[in-house]
Amino acid sequence: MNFTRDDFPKGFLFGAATSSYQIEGHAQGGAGPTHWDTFAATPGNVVRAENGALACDHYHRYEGDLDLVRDANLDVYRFSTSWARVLPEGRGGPNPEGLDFYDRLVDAMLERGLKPAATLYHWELPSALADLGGWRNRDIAGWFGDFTEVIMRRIGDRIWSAAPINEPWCVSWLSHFLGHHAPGLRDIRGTARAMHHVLLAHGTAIQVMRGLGMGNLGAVCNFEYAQAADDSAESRAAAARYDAYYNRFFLSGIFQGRYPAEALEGLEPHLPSGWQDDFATITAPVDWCGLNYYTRKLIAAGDWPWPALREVEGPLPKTEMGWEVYPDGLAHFLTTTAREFTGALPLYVTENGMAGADRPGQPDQPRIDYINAHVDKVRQVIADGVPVRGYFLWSLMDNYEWALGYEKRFGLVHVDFDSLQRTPKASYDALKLALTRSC
Ligand code: IFM
Repeated sequence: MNFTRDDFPKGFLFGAATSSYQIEGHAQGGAGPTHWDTFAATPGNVVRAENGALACDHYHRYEGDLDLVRDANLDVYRFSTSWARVLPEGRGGPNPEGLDFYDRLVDAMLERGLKPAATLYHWELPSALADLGGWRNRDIAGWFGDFTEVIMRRIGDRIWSAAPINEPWCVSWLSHFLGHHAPGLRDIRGTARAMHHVLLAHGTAIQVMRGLGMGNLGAVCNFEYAQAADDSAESRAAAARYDAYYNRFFLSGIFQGRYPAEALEGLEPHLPSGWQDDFATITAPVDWCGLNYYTRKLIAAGDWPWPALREVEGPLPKTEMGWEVYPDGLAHFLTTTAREFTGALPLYVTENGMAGADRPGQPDQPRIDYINAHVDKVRQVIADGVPVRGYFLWSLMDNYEWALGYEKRFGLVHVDFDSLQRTPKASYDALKLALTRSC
């Protein structure tokens, strides 16, 4: 790597992130069915119809996995709790094995000197709640609040930080408008409602955790730099619409108590009645904001209903996901988030990384270059006064990349999905060296 810890302010934190369904092995330990299990079982949704039933078997191998986090000299482990593992029916009686698992997991982090950064929901909605309309049903805010209370009563006393929902855009737009993720809907009304309810659930969970006496609570959103594909007024307006419903909708809701006008143009007719009244909950104060960033998109106008836009292939080098490598976008979002939304609140890069065609023994230089380029932007914006306090890699190890199954490898650690053997990649070794503590 071209950086060391010493290039960052004292106390700056480096971490690695994962999520429950992507690594744990959902078939184990009494977890209930989720909408990802059935989405994956529906032909055409997921590459080779792969699911998270076994994944990395982290459920049994978490001790070794946390050794890897510690041995990379990382400070923070960002993980998520599976709603259906804790409450197999989404509501009602908890699964004692599930609660015990997260209890052991958090203790295992602390034993290794790692800070546990919890995300309550990273996408595997219990099927029983999906049956009731899932994120389209306003009641989900209350169900989510109850889940928050159950899991955090058990582990909240040892958590370093907590965020309710990973990437609200993915939970709503990607899953209800584009249909790429569970529940695979393509419906503007369902999308608008999911976008609003996900924020209502966020605020509700923040209030529940405050009530439990927890601190260091935040929100984690994902961002894609939206660039007009050409100089036309139409393309510029299309890129502004993309930016509004992707990048600004959720930040505006949480930090300003309103939604951007360009997003309301298409969404307002479909929002639930009385939606403005929910901002009192949605704006529940948070202590930090997390940004997940990977790429940019070139956007042009499209001749069809709102948002009337299309993506255009860009010229920059791409990762295995087909995503352009565009580190300037990370600097842009860190800077504008602080300037327009969060002020002096600490910011964290809660996810950044790339999928490569990597195999053990093969060069891992593209990932090293990707990390270097993005960390460099973090360093630059800190020098400009943006209060970035940490940088977390996606991901600790290769895992279930949702609709793309096990094909796309984001890990610092290679996983052989037959033997489940873990093998650190060159990027892992380089990071470990870069993060060596001087004393
Ligand atoms: O794997 C995902 C993760 O679940 C959420 N953020 C983006 C990652 C890469 O696509």
